[in-house]
Amino acid sequence: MEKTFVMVKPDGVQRNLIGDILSRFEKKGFKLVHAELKQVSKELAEEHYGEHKEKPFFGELVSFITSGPVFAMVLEGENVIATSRKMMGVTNPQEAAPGTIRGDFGLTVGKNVIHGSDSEESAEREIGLFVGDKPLVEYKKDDSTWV
Ligand code: 3AN
Repeated sequence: MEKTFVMVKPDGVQRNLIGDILSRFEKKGFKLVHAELKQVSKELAEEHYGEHKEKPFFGELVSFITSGPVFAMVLEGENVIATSRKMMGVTNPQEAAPGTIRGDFGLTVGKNVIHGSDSEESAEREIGLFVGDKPLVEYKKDDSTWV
């Protein structure tokens, strides 16, 4: 089954949004197979955002994501990568549609509340980076036949 990496960024953690955000994914029908409140190191941040190394906002990005704990999760479900991205809304919260996480909770592009993998390759890479050797939790959900 498809898996994706999602994290509530430091602004979302500080603003007490973990529960609201997780609740949306749970209600949608996605299965939580890993969750961790985690302080991101500078090394992990630079690796994670490696594709943005040349961008003018790279330094800001790294200092923001390391500024406080993040809530990192792995979600599993049918088409979870694209669907969870849709639920997050576009990168800039000012353009994100109401009803999306960024549309409802975010105000600026620098602090946009949540991150989610954008492809199968990045999901695999980011799960490797953030979860590493820790096994994902394998279990059967009682509601799996109802969604
Ligand atoms: P997304 O997180 O929607 O996949 P990316 O991968 O284009 O967006 O950007 C990664 C992160 O970089 C965004 N979540 C946002 O926090 C930050 N970012 C993107 N564009 C800008 C910008 N113009 N100024 C500051 N930060 C930005």
